[in-house]
Amino acid sequence: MRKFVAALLVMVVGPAFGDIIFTEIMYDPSLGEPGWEWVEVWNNGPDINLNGWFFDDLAGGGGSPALIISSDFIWSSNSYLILAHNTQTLSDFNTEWNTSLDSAHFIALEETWPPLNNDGDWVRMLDANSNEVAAVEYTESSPWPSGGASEASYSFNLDPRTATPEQNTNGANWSVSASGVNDSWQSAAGDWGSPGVVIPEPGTIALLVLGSGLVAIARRRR
Ligand SMILES: [Ca+2]
Ligand SMILES: [Ca+2]
Ligand SMILES: [Ca+2]
Repeated sequence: MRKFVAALLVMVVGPAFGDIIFTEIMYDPSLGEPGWEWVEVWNNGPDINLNGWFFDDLAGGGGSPALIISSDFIWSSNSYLILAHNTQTLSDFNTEWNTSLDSAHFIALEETWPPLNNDGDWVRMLDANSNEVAAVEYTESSPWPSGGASEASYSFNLDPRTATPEQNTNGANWSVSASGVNDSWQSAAGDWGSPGVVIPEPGTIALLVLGSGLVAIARRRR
C-alpha cells in the first residue's frame, strides 16, 4: 500500500522543467551500432515514475518515440539513469564497462532503440503525456567538440559544472570522453566514457554557478 501511494504521488507531482538533464551520450561505440549506444541522464528533481515515458531521437531513422518502459519504474531523485539499446543486458553492460550498475539505474528499452547518428542527432525524453522534458541536439561541429581523426570511440560528456537545463544544450559545455576528462575510463572494447559517474549534487550546482570551483562528483565503483 505504501509503495502504491508513493508511486501515485510521484505520478501526480511529475517532472518540472530542468528536472531531467542529459549528461552523457554514447552515440559512436566501437562494439557495434546501435547495439552499444547508450545515454546517461540525471534526475535533478523528485522521484519520478517512468511508466509510459519515452526516449527518442529525431533524425536518421528516428522520430517515432521508443517506449522506455511500460510498468512502474521509480527513478530516484538525485540519481543517474543509463538508457540502453533493447538488446543490451545489465550484466553485459557491467562487464564491458567494468561497472557495478544496478537495475535501479539501468533500463534497456523494451522497443526499438532509435539509432543515434554519428554526425549529429537529438536525444529526448518525453513523459507519459508526450511532453518533452529533456532534449539535447548534438553535432560534431562547433561549438560541439570534434570527434577528431581517431577511430577509437567515445561518448560526449557534459561538464558537471554545467548540469543545468540552460547550459546542457550548449555544445561548448560538452567534451569528448578521454583520459582525464570527467573521470572517464576505457571499456573492455576500448570505448571511452563514464557511465554512472560525474554528476554534481544539486546544491553543488548553485555553488558552481557562483564560481566556487567546487565540484562534487559521484565516484564510480570499480
Ligand atoms: Ca551511432
Ligand atoms: Ca537517429
Ligand atoms: Ca557520465
